[in-house]
Amino acid sequence: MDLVENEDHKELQPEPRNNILKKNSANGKVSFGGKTVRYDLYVKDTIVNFTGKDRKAIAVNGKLQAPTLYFTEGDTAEIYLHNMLKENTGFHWHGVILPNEFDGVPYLTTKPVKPGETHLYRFKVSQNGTYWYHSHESLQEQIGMNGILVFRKREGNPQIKYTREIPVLLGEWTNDNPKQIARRLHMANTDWYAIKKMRYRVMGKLLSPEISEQSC
Ligand SMILES: [Cu+2]
Repeated sequence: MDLVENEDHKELQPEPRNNILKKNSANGKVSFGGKTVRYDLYVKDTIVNFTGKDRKAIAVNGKLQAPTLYFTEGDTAEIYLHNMLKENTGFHWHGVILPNEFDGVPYLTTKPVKPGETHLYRFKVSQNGTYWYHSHESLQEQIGMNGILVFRKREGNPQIKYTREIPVLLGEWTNDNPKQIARRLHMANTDWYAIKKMRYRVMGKLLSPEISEQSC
């Protein structure tokens, strides 16, 4: 029993990044020569009303959740971010192997994109799979700046036959200001959201809503 558990556990270990790069390229060397795929992303303030209250949000090309971007392994991605906000922004390409300067984390790898600026992210796609991208600036990803990245396999038929591909990115909307949420989540020894839901533990025991109400 122990052995089986160990084996399963081993398979779940994440593959080192340089192995992924090796596997995805011929003879261990990355060869490109695919097409250049360009996207233009216009980032703009908007107002949404999901719950009966108007709230500030950010739309990318007019929508909440940014467009799904498709590339094929070996392509060169050229993504132009047009900042139409009144604040700095940027896109971070989550889990993507790329030159550091295009990674899009402001003050760490990439300069923030200022209001009115257009910024080009350019990288060669050396992996396949489904990833996501999001703003790494001022919690803007919470209010709309997130989307799906699809890197298709360069060669070979998909092992699973399907008629339609529908990438799904799950999100949750809250009317609370994202900065307020982050502040509350980082406060030590508080469980604000559990209390709001009237579900919290006292001495390891989960209190039901009725009990919580009585004891509050
Ligand atoms: Cu990320």
